[in-house]
Amino acid sequence: MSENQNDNEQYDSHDLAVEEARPKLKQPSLYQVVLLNDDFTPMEFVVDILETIFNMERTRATQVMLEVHTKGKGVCGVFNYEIAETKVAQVMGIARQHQHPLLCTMEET
Ligand code: TYC
Repeated sequence: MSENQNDNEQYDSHDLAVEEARPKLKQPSLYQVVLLNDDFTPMEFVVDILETIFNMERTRATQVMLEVHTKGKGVCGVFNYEIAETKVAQVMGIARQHQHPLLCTMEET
């Protein structure tokens, strides 16, 4: 290896690949987990879901349940895709176990 081989390499590069590619990073999308109203699921069951799956205090859980009951739907929380998907699956699973027709979906914000 000659003494100035590194210098030669720099000059011999012909300007190819002189800049490193910037990593393509973007903010992860966020998703609202939404509870839908129906005529059959007991109010108490919905409040329990909001407490256990969405970690709400009882007063907040009751407010959200009543909002769903009166307006047709309501937001339980905002999460990244994986967490939102898990929460939806948990709600639907528990509702199914109890044979309630409760529906829960996710919407990209
Ligand atoms: N509408 C239901 C009732 O009167 C209560 C209810 C609230 C159901 C919220 C679903 O997501 C819901 N028993």
